[in-house]
Amino acid sequence: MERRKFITVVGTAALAAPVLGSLTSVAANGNAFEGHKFPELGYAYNALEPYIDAQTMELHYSKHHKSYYNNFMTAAEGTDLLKTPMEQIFAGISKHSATIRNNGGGYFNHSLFWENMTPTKKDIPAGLKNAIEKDLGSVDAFKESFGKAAKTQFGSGWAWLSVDKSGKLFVSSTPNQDNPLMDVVDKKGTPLLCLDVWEHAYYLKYQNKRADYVDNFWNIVNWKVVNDRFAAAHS
Ligand code: MN3
Repeated sequence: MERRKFITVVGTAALAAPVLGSLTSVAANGNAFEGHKFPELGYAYNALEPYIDAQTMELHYSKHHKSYYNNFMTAAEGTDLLKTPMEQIFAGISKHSATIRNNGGGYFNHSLFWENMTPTKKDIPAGLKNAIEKDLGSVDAFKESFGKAAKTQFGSGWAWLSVDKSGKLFVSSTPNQDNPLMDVVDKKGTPLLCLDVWEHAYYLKYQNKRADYVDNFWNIVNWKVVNDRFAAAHS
C-alpha cells in the first residue's frame, strides 16, 4: 500500500534527479519559501548497495526520516516555524524546544544526506578540490580528518564538511541531530557534506564496525552536489 506508492515515486524521481537541489538554497536564492517538504529519494532503496543495503535505506528513509519530519511538523503546527526556512530556525535553535531541535535537525540532516550520495561514482570537481587542498591540505588529508570525525563521534551523531563565513572549509562532528547551522554548536558554517553515524544508519549490515561503513562512504559520495553547495554558499 504505502510501500507500493513509494516505489512508484522513487521510480519517477530517478529520472528527474537531482530532486532535492533547492533544499538549502531556497532562502539564499531569494525564492519564496514554499514550506517544509518531506523530500523524495533520488534513487532506489538498493541503489547504494553493496555499501548501504536496501533494507537499511528503506527503514532509514521511510521510518526514521519520516518520523523526524512528522514530529517536527506536529510540533511546528500553528506557529511561525511553518513559514520559516530551516536555516533560519537553526540560527536561533537555542530559543526552541528539544523537540524542535531534534526533529527539525533530523528532518533537515537526512534530506542533505540522501542528496549527497549517489550510485554513480563521481570525481571531485576542480573548484571544490582546489578549496580542499588549500584549506585542508589534500583530498586524502580531508578524507582522513572527516573519517576520524565520523568514527570518533561518541554515540549518535553526524560528521560534516562545511564552509564558514570567511569561505574556509572545515570538518566537524555533532551529537544527536545537531548540525553546523545551529547556534548551539562550536563550529558554525554551511554544511556541504554529511554522514549519519547513528547505529540505525549502518547496524543491519555492519553491526559494530562503524569504521567500515565510514570507509565505504567514499564510494557513494555525490561530489557534484557537494561542489554545487559550495558554489551556492559562495555566491
Ligand atoms: Mn539517521
